[in-house]
Amino acid sequence: MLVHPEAMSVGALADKIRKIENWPQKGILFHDITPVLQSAEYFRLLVDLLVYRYMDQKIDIVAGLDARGFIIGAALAYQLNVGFVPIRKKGKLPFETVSQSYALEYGEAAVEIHTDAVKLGSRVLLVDDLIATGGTMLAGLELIRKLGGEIVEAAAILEFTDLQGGKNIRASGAPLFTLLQNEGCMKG
Ligand code: HSX
Repeated sequence: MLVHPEAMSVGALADKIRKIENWPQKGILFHDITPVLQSAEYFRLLVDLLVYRYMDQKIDIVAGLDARGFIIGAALAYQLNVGFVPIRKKGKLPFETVSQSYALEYGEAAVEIHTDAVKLGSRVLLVDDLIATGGTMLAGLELIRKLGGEIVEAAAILEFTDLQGGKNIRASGAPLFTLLQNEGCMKG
């Protein structure tokens, strides 16, 4: 049974995200979603908020970003009755892949998708937990474009509005939906 979005507030979800100072490095205020996931009530609220948004949007497939996007994306795909595609960090997928690199603060990373994961013209919803610089989400979106998928939306729980990630994603032409917007990825 779905929890209707009006039954519990999105603010309750915000309060359930644990903030950890100086992790994984000094100056970062880490936003930990595991308290949401380990609560049956809040995990359902999170997934159902997204189910209500996408249930009438003719989604063909949900893609999720490594690793927290897998948790949310797979649950959402199951409820939408569509398949799920993992976009993994480089070197983890066994079949033929396409790859997209992106810049980190120091150096570079890459994500990959199986070449048969998205069919030409299929309507894809891409999911992750949060948007900071936007690099991960942008790389995932690029992979979907490379396979000829149509991006319905990029979705995440949280967008840090003091960083440029959300703006950069929207500027790339992809619609972005975040349940929560927050200043404060960086600790002053
Ligand atoms: C974190 O980095 C999250 O789980 C996301 O996958 C990603 C967001 O950072 P960014 O690429 O937007 O900077 O591990």
